[in-house]
Amino acid sequence: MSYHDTISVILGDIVEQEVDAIVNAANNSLLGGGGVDGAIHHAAGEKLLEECRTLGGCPTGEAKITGGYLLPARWVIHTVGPIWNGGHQKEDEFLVRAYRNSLLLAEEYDIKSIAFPGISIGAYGFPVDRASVLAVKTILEHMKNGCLLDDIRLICFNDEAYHFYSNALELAVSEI
Ligand code: AR6
Repeated sequence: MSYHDTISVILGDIVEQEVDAIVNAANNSLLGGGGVDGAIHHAAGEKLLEECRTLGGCPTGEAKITGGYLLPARWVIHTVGPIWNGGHQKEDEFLVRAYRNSLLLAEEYDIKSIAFPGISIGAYGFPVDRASVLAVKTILEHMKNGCLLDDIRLICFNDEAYHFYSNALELAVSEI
């Protein structure tokens, strides 16, 4: 099976994705915010925030799961990416952990299809070229180690993000 059967880069809105789980690029409080976090809470409805209040927040690089409520997705996996601070504060490592822990949590819940946003590339200021390479590498690495997921989507909200994530995927697959 080729990697392209499983992993794809899509220009679109994550809240519309018909997958088992969508990933939220949240903050440590898990109590909502702007960007993709705001869009997910808005589309899922108030019950999502109610459940998030019971979770006690989430450390950077880790992930927690809730229901998807009014979303097409059954689950929301909330993860917290690093705030970019010049690159010397383990930002790469925390970004990798956010993707990896989201994938591991998905598999614990028998999730087969998942959609990720560009974690940290918005308000958190992580350079998109670097973030896209790390996202793709982490997902491919996870797949190499025997992956239960069969549909992994990287959802890009604008052309610039789409350009970087699709190039990163092509390059990484060509190097395998
Ligand atoms: N679907 C897909 N991608 C989206 C959507 C959407 N509906 N809306 C925005 N994006 P950001 P971060 C893209 O800032 O950098 C929040 O306030 C967006 O264009 O949402 O991890 C949290 O509460 C960008 O490419 O997440 C945190 O405080 C990408 O999603 C903080 O922002 C991520 O941008 C997290 O910052």
